[in-house]
Amino acid sequence: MIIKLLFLFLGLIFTNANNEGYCDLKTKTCDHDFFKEKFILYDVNPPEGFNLRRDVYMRFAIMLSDAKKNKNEWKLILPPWYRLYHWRSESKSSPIHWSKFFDIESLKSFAPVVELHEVFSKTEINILNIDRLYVLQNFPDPFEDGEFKDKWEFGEDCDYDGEFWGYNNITFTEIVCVKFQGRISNLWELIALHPSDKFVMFAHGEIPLHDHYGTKTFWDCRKSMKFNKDLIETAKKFMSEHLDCKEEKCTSYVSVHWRRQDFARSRRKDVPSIQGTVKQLDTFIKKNTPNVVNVFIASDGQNSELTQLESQLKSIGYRVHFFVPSMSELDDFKDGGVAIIDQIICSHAAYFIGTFESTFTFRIQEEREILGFDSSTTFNRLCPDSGKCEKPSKWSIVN
Ligand SMILES: Nc1nc2c(ncn2[C@@H]2O[C@H](COP(=O)(O)OP(=O)(O)OP(=O)(O)O)[C@@H](O)[C@H]2O)c(=O)[nH]1
Ligand SMILES: [Mg+2]
Repeated sequence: MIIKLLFLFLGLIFTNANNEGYCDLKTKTCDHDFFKEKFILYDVNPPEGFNLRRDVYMRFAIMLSDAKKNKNEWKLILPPWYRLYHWRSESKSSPIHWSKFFDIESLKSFAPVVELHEVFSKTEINILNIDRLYVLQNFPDPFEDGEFKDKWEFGEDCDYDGEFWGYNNITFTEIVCVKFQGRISNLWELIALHPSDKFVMFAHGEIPLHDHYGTKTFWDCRKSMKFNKDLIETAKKFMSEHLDCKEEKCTSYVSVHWRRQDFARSRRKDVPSIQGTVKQLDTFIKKNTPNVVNVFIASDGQNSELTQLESQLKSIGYRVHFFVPSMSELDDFKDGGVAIIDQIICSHAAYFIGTFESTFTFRIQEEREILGFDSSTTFNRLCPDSGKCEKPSKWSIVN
């Protein structure tokens, strides 16, 4: 009798599973792990850049890694990279997998993550149906009663403003608007309301904040974000061929992140002119490392600005270097990969000078903390030509 019941129960699971599309009735095979697992997806405010998105990833990865310690079965689906505002050469491109930029095994060593295409391959006719799509919204007044408190409440009138990364085979059953502020782990309260949900998605994943910033767990997660090995190899080859360095911590060049575009237009109080940049770099190098003549410049600037900067630096005796990808490298690495190569080269320099409050600069500073550079070589910034020049905040590694 017990055995009969067990078969009946297994039969039910099997049929259910098939209804949800995780078993193949013809071959009578089920992916049992997949059947048990539950998945969280998130998306980020469309205009946000690559480097803030990397921090949003860390918030979710830490949330899931913490939960895994309590035998929680949820996995995090890595949201593909799709049509980022700054990635001009890829306007018509298809979604890019995380493996293009990161070492997935290393990410997996920290948190239970999975690429979206891995999940698709396990669902019936390649359709992914999200049980609940939570659209997170900011509270109109985050400091109600003069205090920033963790809170959430259901809202109304919201839409999903993303594109499911260009996939037309992602659907959802219900959309739920939620005003949210505070620590990301409070999202579990929402998830717990519907225990049978298997796929849950959060739009505006940038709204929840880190539970704890700068802790050992934060840095363990950050360290696990190793880059794809082809990008590392290309950066190292450039360092060896052009910058005379085969070490991890180079002494032969100084690097600069010269953020232009929207920064040069809308943050004039924080960024210098071309001439101002040349003057500051020269003063900095003469003071800190007078024997160095190689300057590596990472920038999103226009060619005309870069040529002017280059010729002015050359005229006072510096050798100026840019990583310029070949057509096939650009095609292979994409704008995102080329930006990472710039970041890797900046990370290994004897000294780094960044742009104030640029997340692209922050990620280089973190990388240098991981490499073990002295903080005086890392937390340097370009100042505006005139006016106040606040020191950059130092985020030191915790091992
Ligand atoms: N190749 C290259 N691309 C850059 C460089 N600086 C900026 N970019 C591009 O512009 C994007 C910058 O956007 P974010 O990643 O948001 O960083 P940010 O705009 O500096 O910082 P926010 O203040 O958070 O917006 C990068 O992702 C790159 O695509 C650079 O030095 N080299
Ligand atoms: Mg940005």
